[in-house]
This record gives sequence, C-alpha cells and structure tokens, in this order.
Amino acid sequence: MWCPGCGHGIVLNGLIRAVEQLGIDKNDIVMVSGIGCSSRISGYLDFHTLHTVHGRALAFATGIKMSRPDLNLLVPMGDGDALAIGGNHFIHAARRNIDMTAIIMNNRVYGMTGGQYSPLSAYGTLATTAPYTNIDHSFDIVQLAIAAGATFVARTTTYHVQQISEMLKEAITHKGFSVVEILSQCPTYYGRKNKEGGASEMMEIMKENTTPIGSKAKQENPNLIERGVFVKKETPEYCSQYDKIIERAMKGK
Ligand SMILES: Cc1ncc(C[n+]2csc(CCOP(=O)(O)OP(=O)(O)O)c2C)c(N)n1
Ligand code: SF4
Repeated sequence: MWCPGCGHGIVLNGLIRAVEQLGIDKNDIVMVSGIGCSSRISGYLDFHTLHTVHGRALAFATGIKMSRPDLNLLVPMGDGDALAIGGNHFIHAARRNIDMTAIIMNNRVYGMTGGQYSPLSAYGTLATTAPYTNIDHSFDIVQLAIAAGATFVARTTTYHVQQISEMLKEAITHKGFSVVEILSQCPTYYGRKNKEGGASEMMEIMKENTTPIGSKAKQENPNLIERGVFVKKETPEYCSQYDKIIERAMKGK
C-alpha cells in the first residue's frame, strides 16, 4: 500500500520487533487507526484491528479500553490524523492519562491525499497547498503532549531503527497515555516538493538534524531536534480510577 521508500514501513518493522520482544500475545492487542497512509499500518498486522475515521482513532480506542482495560491499545496516527482533525481528541486523551500508546508518524505532510501541508509542516516549507511557501507555524508534538498531560513522551526518527523498537517497548509497558513521535519520510510529496531527495537522503537529513536529549551538540546548535524519552512519570491511570468510581457507585457511597 505504501510508496517505495516511505518511512512508515520502518515504523511497522520496529513495532513488530517491539511486540515480539515483549512477548505479547497478538490476541491481547487492539490496534485502532484513523485515515492516512500511516493509518494503513493496521492493514499489515494480525492483531485485532479497527480502521476507523480520520482523526477519531483515539476516541474509538478510548471506548475499547474503557470496556476491556485488560487489552493493549496501540493507536498509530499521521501528523494530520493526530493533530489537525484529531487534535482535540489528542489533548483530551493525554489529559485523562488513559492507558494506550499513541504512535505518531510525523512526515510533516498529508501524504494520502496528495501532499497538502499539515500542522506539522514547518514555516517556510512547500506543499501542494502552499506553492509559495507555508506561512503557518508548526506544533511541537513533544511539547504539546507534555503540556496536555501525557505521562510518557518520546521522539525518534526512522533513521534510528533500533531506538524505535526500544521506545515502543517502553511506551507499551508504561501504564498511562504514551506518545511516541517518529519522524518519518514521505519522499513522494514532502521530499519532492521540498527538494530533499529520495528516501535515503531524507533519512540522512533526519540523522543530521537530530541529537540525543541534552547533548553538547544541542547546546551548540539550538535548532537541532532532540531524540529520546522526555517524560516518564507515574500518575493515576484513567481506567483504574474509573473502576474505583464503579465500585463506589455499586456501594452507593
Ligand atoms: C473527515 C475527513 N476529512 C478529510 C479526509 C481526507 N484525508 C484522508 S487522509 C488525510 C490526511 C492524511 O495525513 P496524515 O494523517 O498526516 O497521514 P499520512 O498520509 O501523511 O501518513 C486527509 C485530510 C477524510 N478521509 N476524512
Ligand atoms: S504518499 Fe508519502 S506517506 Fe503516503 S505512502 Fe507514499 S511516501 Fe508514504
């Protein structure tokens, strides 16, 4: 389903490795996705999968988790799916700290629909809907997730393949709302429009423009994008709190 060189395939690979290494039974995993090239990841996997509507994957996933808190919820999204149409669901899922893993494949564009700019397209970039440059400023997914209350927040790129699996393992086992942003390449639209070259050149750019959190390189060049785990904290998880409310209601006090 994906174009040759699309970064989303690398994310799929990293996710499969993470699940295998954790030894989770595929029947204990529910993957809920919306619409977008990234969201098609569910079509490649033999978990319980729901391919829902654009921007609403977290809302569907919330319903499933509330009724079956024993299952592992994975919610893969594109930057458009998660933060344009789905932005409202994203901040509220983070605020509630519901136990699920949001995997955001950030290619800074709407790939599926032909390369329109997204809320993650940086100021000054080109898109089919911004032929004279984009004048919108982009979100920082990590900062937004932290501010909204996510209790596990991490970022990596498709260049850093092993880090994808390691981060996803940590995110999946974390009890609470986990966000893993993975910078991914769309050579077909973003790469071509912004003259970044093919997939390998785009991955080289991700390598050059990112650095581990708090590195010396970051101090010398503040424009570098940090990779790593930004937040990992224990806060009461939504479903377990909800169970307590049910218990109180049953007792009538
Ligand atoms: C309600 C609704 N609005 C708009 C669309 C059209 N649409 C489909 S996918 C998409 C954006 C895809 O971009 P992103 O989520 O970043 O994923 P990518 O394809 O880049 O992986 C849009 C606008 C739709 N399917 N449904
Ligand atoms: S259009 Fe872009 S995001 Fe979609 S499959 Fe092709 S390379 Fe991937």
